[in-house]
Amino acid sequence: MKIVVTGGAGFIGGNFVHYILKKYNDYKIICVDALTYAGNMETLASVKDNSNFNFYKIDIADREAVYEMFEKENPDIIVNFAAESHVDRSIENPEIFLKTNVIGTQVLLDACRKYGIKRYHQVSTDEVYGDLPLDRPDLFFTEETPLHTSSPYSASKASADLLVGAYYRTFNVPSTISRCSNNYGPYHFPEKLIPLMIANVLNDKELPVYGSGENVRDWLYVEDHCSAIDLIIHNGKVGEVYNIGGHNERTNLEVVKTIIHELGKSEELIKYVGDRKGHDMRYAIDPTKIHSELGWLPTTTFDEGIKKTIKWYLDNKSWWENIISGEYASYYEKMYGSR
Ligand code: NAD
Ligand code: TDX
Repeated sequence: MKIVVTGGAGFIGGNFVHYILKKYNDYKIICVDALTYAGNMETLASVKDNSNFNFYKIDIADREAVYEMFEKENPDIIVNFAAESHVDRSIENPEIFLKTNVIGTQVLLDACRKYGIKRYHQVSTDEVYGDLPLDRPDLFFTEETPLHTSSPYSASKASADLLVGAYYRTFNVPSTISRCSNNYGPYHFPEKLIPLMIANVLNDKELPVYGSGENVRDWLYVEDHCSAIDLIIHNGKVGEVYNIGGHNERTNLEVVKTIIHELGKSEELIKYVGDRKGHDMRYAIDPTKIHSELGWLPTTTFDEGIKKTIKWYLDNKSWWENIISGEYASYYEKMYGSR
């Protein structure tokens, strides 16, 4: 089996590359990544010489380059992780989100039509469903929940999902879509809540909590997301959407306090800062479908996963210190300097 993994130098794509190469020693992985600010070859350092691994530095919106890669590799499966993924950046500059997340998806789908494919899998997000109110803990996102987006990021991801559905219905591109809740774990870029807080606690820097910190996210350890996608590409039904989540809801404040306590620091590091524009209140996934149809269950609880994650950041300081000492420093100043 030959799998093209787009966005494989990023957080979840990188974890998926490691997961597949470890699990299937006869599978070939073709990693396609533009190496934007979020892509990092250090994440792939341990597999770059593996004979089952190949890398193409390609923008998924570059039709010519994508077609050329298809002609050379003739892949069986595409798993599309490549995306602009940070909500805050989408509020600053929506355009690149449309180019990569929408046009990039269309180019990949066109390549699948032109060259044929066994499966196209779109890695989507629970953010396409919008948010849930805090006073209705009985409500969850199901696959039938209407798309209702809040940020340019989620609007671009929902648009891509609609295109995938259209290419399935109109052109019979054999596709599946997964919509996962917030991931955390190794190789998570430090602009996101959990790695940002770990890095700041370790450097005794202020911990910027948006608004009141009461917003709720449903956290999934990244390896559990990888195992779900593995099941979907092998056993999932084409044309279907699968929600992925493990009922690990936490307020942002709970997450930040857990990190502070694990690292033995003081809650005085917390600084409440201006809220995110259009900030979604609560995400919560109902994973009944993927459990009952494909037998998927997560294996890592939040309490275990956050300990493993903190340990990984302690053991791999050079990975994230290289990032935060580079262009990230000016990003941080721009986003948080006068917030
Ligand atoms: P990430 O930002 O860490 O990685 C994205 C990767 O895509 C990077 O390696 C980047 O270089 C690459 N990329 C960006 N633009 C590209 C382009 N035009 N062409 C080729 N490569 C490009 O993102 P992530 O957190 O790993 O998310 C991966 C996917 O999972 C995204 O589609 C995201 O929407 C989805 N998702 C993420 C989460 C989460 O909690 N992080 C949850 C649900 C779904
Ligand atoms: O400095 C911060 N302070 C803060 O309070 C940051 C970076 C975030 N937050 C809050 C905003 C959110 O309520 O923490 C929560 C999580 O924020 P992010 O890590 O930016 O994630 P989120 O906006 O929930 O989106 C993530 O999950 C869904 C991913 O980045 C998306 O790619 C995925 O689709």
